Amino acid sequence: MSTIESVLQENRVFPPSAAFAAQANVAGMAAYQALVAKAAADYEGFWAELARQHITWSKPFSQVLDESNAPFYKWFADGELNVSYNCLDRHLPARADKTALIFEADDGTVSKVTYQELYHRVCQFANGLKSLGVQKGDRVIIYMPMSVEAVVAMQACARIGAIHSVVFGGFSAKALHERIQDARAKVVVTADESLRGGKAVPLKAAVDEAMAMGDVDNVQKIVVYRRSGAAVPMQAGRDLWWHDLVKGQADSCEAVPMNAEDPLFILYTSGSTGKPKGVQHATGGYLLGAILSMQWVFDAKPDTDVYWCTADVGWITGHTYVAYGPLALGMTEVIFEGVPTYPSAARFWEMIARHKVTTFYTAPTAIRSLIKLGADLPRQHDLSSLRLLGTVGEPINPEAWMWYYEVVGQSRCPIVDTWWQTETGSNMISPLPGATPIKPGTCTLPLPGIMAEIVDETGHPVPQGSGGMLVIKRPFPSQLRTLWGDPERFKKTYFPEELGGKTYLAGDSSRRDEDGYFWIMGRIDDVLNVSGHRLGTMEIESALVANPMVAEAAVVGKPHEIKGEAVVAYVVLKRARPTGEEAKKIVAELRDWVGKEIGPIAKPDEIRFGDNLPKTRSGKIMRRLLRAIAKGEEITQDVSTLENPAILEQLKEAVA
Ligand code: 6R9
Repeated sequence: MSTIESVLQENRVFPPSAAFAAQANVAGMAAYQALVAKAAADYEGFWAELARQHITWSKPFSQVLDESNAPFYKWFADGELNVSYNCLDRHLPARADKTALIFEADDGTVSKVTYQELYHRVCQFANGLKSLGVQKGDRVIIYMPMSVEAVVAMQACARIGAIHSVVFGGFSAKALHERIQDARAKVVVTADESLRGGKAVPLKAAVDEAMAMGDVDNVQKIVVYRRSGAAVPMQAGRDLWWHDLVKGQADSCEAVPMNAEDPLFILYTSGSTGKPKGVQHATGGYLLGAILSMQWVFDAKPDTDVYWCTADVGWITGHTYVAYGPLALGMTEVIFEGVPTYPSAARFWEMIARHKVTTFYTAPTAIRSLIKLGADLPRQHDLSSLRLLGTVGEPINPEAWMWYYEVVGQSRCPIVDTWWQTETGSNMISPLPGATPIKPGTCTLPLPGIMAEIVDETGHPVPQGSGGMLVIKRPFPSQLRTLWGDPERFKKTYFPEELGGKTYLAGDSSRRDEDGYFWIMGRIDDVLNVSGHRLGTMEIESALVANPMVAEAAVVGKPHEIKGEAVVAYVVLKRARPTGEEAKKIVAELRDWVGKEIGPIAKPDEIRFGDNLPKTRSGKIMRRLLRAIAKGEEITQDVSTLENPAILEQLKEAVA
């Protein structure tokens, strides 16, 4: 790849306050630099020391990194541990009565679970799974609402060495079927329905539909948690109720010692075409990544923090920063069943005030939609408990960042913009909040020990300021081990021969600024080449969103005879969707605006208005669909993961 011209200009810098730095786990840039230097001086020693310090091993490891079968790397391969033991048992001596989970249901009902209670519930469910014949290495599909039970099911699998594969409750029966088949799961754990925004989502019905699609003889039992109480058909011999399964089960259960390299879970990546990719994570390295990022990035203070990550357990963020990381640290965390806009767009702010949340982690798309629905609402709630904010999932445009910083964080809370992926298991590039001066729109610097770089297509580092492919040069503990059942695809996708076969290719493009900060420019396939100039779609989007009329924007490329690629922008305005003359006028204004913000080459050739943008249920804009629409292609892609299919028709209309 040749250079990507980055045109985003952002000069604001916010160093950590003295007060924050004084109490931080990593205080000041010198402390960060010291960790970085330690990793550089003795890479294996660095990780080994942290793994010994933060994980309770049932059998200590003597080997650290094994590169003999690259890129199938192994970490701590002769060590043994159990993740559930590390999340529960080890806290009981000191924290049995501490609240582990604060669960807030869709309708506002709040319930709390202590570490002691969570331990018992996990053990009972683990014993229940064993009674169904689930053994170490068996796969269990978890298709559940956000609930205490979802976390219990995941922890129970970890406890007995079963490999869970959580499928997001918003996925269709077809997507579920594919995953049940690919994982060859023995048991499916689900609920009658989930409740989101006052609406019931029929989960058990989707499982039944998936089972009816056939060729799933591997599934022996379906466990159903009663959430809504809706009548659901139960197939004799196959289906059983959660409460019946756990009734009478012993409330202790051995945490099976697992090899550090034994798989902990498989998580299928969303949104890609073709066969789903089952990202497989290992027990020891994954846990280490979760713990260290809680310490470093989220500045975890288990005795005083109330941590809230809004992600669903169906996504990697909900694995690492809901089901495992906070519990491994012995923290109190909030789990939320519902949606940010129900009963009103103040729900997040009400909940932060109600539970005195200190650490809040959400996605830019949620932030942008909440700005649109009530930019002033946070000011009407007591958010004084907050001390740290985080974002994840996509680049955050500086305007949304500033609002998050000033209105939600009251200019007091650092923002950790965390870059990472399903495949990396835990945060890779992010500010450390007591050390790194932050700038709106950049995920800043790699975590200690993460050898992130930007290279061209031959694998050579690009000059500072130029764009290129984001890679990680050395193996790190929390990275995926393989793709379930497809090691060849794993090698080809993540460790391509062109880069020497040992460098992890993230699939994102990025540049570094004069401070070495990483600016993620989007997926490699989101890079536009307009008249020989390479532009990140993100930059044009950011420029559009900076216009006071615009609520949200997505930019894609479309083949163009002369320029190579033309820029097509999909725009959601803060006002109603314009038509006719008004639309034409706004198009002209926005083109001029982008011309001024970035330069004439970035002016969208076409602007299309919608009431919304097509998004996956995890909130990612589906750019591949937008590209197809821009080209006027028939939509043949799977739209089963799309939250709002109706808006596709609107977006087919270009303003004349
Ligand atoms: C954790 C998660 C991974 C892709 C990744 C990148 C984008 C995630 C980001 C970000 C810019 C950030 N991404 N965090 N882009 N800044 N802070 O989201 O995993 O669902 O696998 O998505 O998301 O493009 O490659 P996943």
